[in-house]
Amino acid sequence: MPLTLGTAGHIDHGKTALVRALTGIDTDRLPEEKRRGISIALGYAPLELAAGRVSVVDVPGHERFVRTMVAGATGIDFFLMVVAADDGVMPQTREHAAVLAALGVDAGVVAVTKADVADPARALAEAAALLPGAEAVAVSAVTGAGLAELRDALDRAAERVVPRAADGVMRLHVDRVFSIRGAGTVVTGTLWSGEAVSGAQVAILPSGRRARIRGVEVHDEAVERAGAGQRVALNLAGLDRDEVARGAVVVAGDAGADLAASYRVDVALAWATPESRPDGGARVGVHHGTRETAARLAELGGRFFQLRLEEPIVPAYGDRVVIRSLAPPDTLGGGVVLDPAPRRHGPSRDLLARLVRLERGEPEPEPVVAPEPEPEPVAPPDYDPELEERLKAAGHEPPADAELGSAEAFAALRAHGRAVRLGRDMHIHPEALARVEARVVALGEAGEITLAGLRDDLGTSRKYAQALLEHFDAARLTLRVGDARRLRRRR
Ligand SMILES: Nc1nc2c(ncn2[C@@H]2O[C@H](COP(=O)(O)OP(=O)(O)OP(=O)(O)O)[C@@H](O)[C@H]2O)c(=O)[nH]1
Ligand SMILES: [Mg+2]
Repeated sequence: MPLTLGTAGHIDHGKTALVRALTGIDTDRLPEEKRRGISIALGYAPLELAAGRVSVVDVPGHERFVRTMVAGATGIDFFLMVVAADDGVMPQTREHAAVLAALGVDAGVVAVTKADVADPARALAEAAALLPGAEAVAVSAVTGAGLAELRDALDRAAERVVPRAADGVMRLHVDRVFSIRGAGTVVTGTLWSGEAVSGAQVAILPSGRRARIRGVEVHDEAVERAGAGQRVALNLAGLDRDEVARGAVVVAGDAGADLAASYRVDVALAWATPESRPDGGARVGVHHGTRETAARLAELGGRFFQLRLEEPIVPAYGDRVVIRSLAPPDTLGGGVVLDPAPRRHGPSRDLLARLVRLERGEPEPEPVVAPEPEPEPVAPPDYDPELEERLKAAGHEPPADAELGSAEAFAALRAHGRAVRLGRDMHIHPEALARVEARVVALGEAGEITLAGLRDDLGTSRKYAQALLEHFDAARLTLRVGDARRLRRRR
């Protein structure tokens, strides 16, 4: 399985120089990076190890760019922490270590660089105290000393990586967007799950826009399909450059409700230090994938919290989040998503028991439903067959109830299953509704369902198309995403 290696470490400690010494590629490409001599954007390079080809993500060390570091680190499998021999462990060494811990990235290697200018002993000891589980190697990007040992240590760390689940619904967190003349919009990111296949339909969340994968590239080479864990570039047809940005999530077109935008998540969190734990109700920064948003931290008891987000994220069970303070910026901790779409709730015993089960990965118990007492059989009142005929004849354009019959007469029709309520003062015959449902399903299978699309398909007015779509939303056939709708996945 292809692995992704992420650099980490304080500014100027030699991350980019080391990636260049290992891969031959200078990942500082921007003129501003050259001019200032620092990394600003994420850089990428392939690295050949004995274990196979690894994708390297080189992150910036500047304290102002920690959010970029988090976005880069979010898709990595193991880390290369860089500590300069002449400087030792510094604030962003610690902060990046906290981010890696929050993301659950615990396999990796420490490189103590600039061993040609200072004795690495002190930096090696500080690194061992900060990251006791990682091998530390003294190197020099200038003389090349220690690089062979570093490669061997990276190979050993690669073996410790727990492979991510390759199955699941296709999901990619966008970290870069650009357009290529003649080809259109291209997004890049790491595939978190599933496969990206040329020709497949996708949805861009949270906007709900739809597109088609016109082409897939891995390290500048066109491929038919790419698997989870790989860094990919997707050429998307049917999407303008300004309809997608870093932080967007590209998911399989039929992901349905399995992957949806959410303003709330229940999480289990761990803090970088005991002092890092904010008070309940605090406003914090939440990073998920390449997205970030402010949120309220609602306490659910112990390590469990509900994050009430100001902007939606696209979470799944088991995803990692990083929690940062907004001012002064610092990484406080992070944890795991247990419920990606909970209701708004406070602490309770039942909830805690459920969160503990979810944390252990135990299945949800079947809900215990008390048997309802059998209702007394009551014969529905007789219905008016002429009213049913009038309703049937009206098809999917029924007039207001008042024009056809009394409220009691409609209630009797409903009781016999011969009328369905469509809005507050309108009914539709079930046969007409079934015909419309078939059209909605056909539209949804071909792409997205819009108000104008259904209106034209039925040759009806906006009013009826609107009422019908709202009915199907409520009936959970369709899911409203932005201005459009799509079919919910049937379970
Ligand atoms: N002598 C010596 N200089 C080094 C070594 N590695 C890096 N440098 C120098 O240290 C400076 C910073 O190196 P970079 O690789 O840009 O540091 P960085 O960690 O990528 O910095 P940011 O991306 O901005 O956080 C540059 O001037 C490098 O030439 C080394 O092993 N020996
Ligand atoms: Mg750099």
